[in-house]
Amino acid sequence: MTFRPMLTLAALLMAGAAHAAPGAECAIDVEGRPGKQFGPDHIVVPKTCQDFTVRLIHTGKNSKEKAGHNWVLTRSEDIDAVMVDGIKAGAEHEFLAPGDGRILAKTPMLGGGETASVTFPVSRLRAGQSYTYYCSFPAHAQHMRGTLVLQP
Ligand SMILES: [Cu+2]
Repeated sequence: MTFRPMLTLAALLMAGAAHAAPGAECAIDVEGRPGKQFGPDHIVVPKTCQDFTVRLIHTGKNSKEKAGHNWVLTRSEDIDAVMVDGIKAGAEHEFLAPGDGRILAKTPMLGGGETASVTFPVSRLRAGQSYTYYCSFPAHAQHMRGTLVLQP
């Protein structure tokens, strides 16, 4: 009866191998947490990925009108100007200027308990360039940020 445990071990090893496959590394869950924080607040995108997917999970309880979270990616040097223009654009545009070409990827604005994903081509990223993601909700935009780089 050592047969079954061995099969179980093989299944576990195979599951581990599947998790390490390129497809599995090309996506990440990011939590938008109470206290205006992203978790994680730093992402390294594997250069072997063709596309990369961020799934944002709003772990709070407030509505999106009260304390919404989104995930918006720009080059780090663009972030403050994108933020200012976004706040001018107002709530009806989820605090992002329509057609802003500096925005590399974004999810919709979420309320508590909601989830949304965005997938973007990794060819949009350059090695050695610093990227910042942020939440464009006005009271969050300055502090609720994280950084992202392409794996060197
Ligand atoms: Cu937010």
